[in-house]
Amino acid sequence: MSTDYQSMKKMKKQILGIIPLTASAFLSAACGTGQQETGAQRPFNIVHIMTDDHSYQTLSAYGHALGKLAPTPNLDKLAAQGMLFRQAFVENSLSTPSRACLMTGLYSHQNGQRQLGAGIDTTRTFFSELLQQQGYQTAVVGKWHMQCEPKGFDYYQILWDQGEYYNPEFRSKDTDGKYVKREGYATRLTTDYAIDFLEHRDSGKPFCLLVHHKAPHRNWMPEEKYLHLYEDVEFPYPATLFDDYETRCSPAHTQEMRIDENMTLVYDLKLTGLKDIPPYNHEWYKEGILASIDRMNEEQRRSWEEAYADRYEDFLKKKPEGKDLVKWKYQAYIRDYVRCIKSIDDEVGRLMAYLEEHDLMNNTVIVYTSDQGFYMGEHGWFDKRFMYEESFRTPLIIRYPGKKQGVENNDLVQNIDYAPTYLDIAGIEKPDYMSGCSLVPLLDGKTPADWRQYLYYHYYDYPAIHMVRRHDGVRDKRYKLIHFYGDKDSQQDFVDCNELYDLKADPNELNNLYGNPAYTKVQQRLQQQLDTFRISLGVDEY
Ligand code: SGN
Ligand code: CA
Repeated sequence: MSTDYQSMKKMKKQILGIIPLTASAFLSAACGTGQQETGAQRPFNIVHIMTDDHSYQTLSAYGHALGKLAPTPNLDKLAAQGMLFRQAFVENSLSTPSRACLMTGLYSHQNGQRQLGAGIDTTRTFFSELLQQQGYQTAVVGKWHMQCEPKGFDYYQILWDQGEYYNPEFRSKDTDGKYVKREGYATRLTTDYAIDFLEHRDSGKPFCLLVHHKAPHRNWMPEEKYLHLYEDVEFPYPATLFDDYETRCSPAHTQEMRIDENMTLVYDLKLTGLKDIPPYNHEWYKEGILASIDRMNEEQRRSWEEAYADRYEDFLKKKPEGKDLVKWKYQAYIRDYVRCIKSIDDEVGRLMAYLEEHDLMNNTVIVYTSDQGFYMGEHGWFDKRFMYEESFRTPLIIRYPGKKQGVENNDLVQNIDYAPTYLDIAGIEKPDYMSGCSLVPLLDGKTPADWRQYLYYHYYDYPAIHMVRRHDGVRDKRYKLIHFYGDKDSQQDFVDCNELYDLKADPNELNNLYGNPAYTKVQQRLQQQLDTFRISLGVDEY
């Protein structure tokens, strides 16, 4: 199945010679031609709400079984007043890369933020800078995460690194470069700061506010008031919980993001009673949960310990093993995760209520999304990173006054599209170098005939936690081609393997069709598109 690395490189060079013209034509056509007309109502305010690791499976407007049992009424209301995107994707399913795509409108290899740590090319313009120059007041609250200063913001209150759930530290323009601990729960505090910015802004100017929640990031610590929510709900198991990865390339087998082996009972599922008992006493993880509990005030800690004592007792009573243990862990995981989502939904509702009370709903565009999707036990996993649907996709709702309401969209859109969209809303021309496309033309329900037909994806963060191998790939509305690659000079790290999926026939991506003669034409077409992306975008590793 795997092709020889050297001959592949040669082939790339040959393609390079014949493709450039086709490639640029392909790219320039990809955005569609419809630019918004300058309307009397301009300028619009922008509120971009982005959570961290929110799966579309747990946003009830998407109709998934989990969302039905743990509904998100405020997000559903937003969807009912706007457009719900069913085919919204990220370019690189990880936090800082996704945030860099948002700020620059560029792919990871163009903005420099390929992996989780350092990387962002700070010489790149952030869309916030352009809005600021246009007279917008700009703010970001919550998780910033990138290792650069928030460029182009009049106001910020940012969490330290990933941020804490309880009593987290924030830094603002007034804290002299220091992070200051604030009492309360991160989701609420982030909304408080969003409202603080709105309260103190100059109401004579338009604004752009980014509300970046930490929740529902690992290790899924719910707010006090929801520690017992869904206690008696039995969540349905995904069909692929016990996937054996047959037909897939080695990376699906060798990842370290499995509920059975990699989700820890002490850190992830809060059974601190097991903390000194091997094999549960994983040093780093144990310290992590103890430190989080240590930060709590007495009242918070009492509620917390009382809630998880019940779970501990249940574990000791059942002493689950094998598949039963996986199912037990799954239930505990999903409960904590959707509890965090419940607070998100409440706080989105609180922010909407503020906008309504202050008569801002008619001139504010509200976007809800996540920095990527997440596995809710599909393939036996938590976390993200892979180009498989659950982490490649992300929830996306756009409520744009005067545009379509309560409708769904199935066009291929990606997180590099936010920056061009926000510039478009502000009436600023998109700089030529930006790779993303404005979504504004889609919001009228009239997709331009030449809207993009293919998406490019690229994940780079290996070796790193969860050990997902590097890969890039292409997806159209029905098929997906993925290429996993690794260091050709290292026996241990070498990988060169392809996967092809027919998402219509196989939505769970269990049946790798690469090399299947019945799909030769599809495979060739997707390979050609992938080569076109790599060359026209100047991708330098694959
Ligand atoms: C932490 C998590 C990982 C997660 C990364 C990236 N471990 O390292 O599970 O994949 O963040 O997440 S934890 O023990 O610290 O919780 S991301 O959302 O920032 O990309
Ligand atoms: Ca994330």
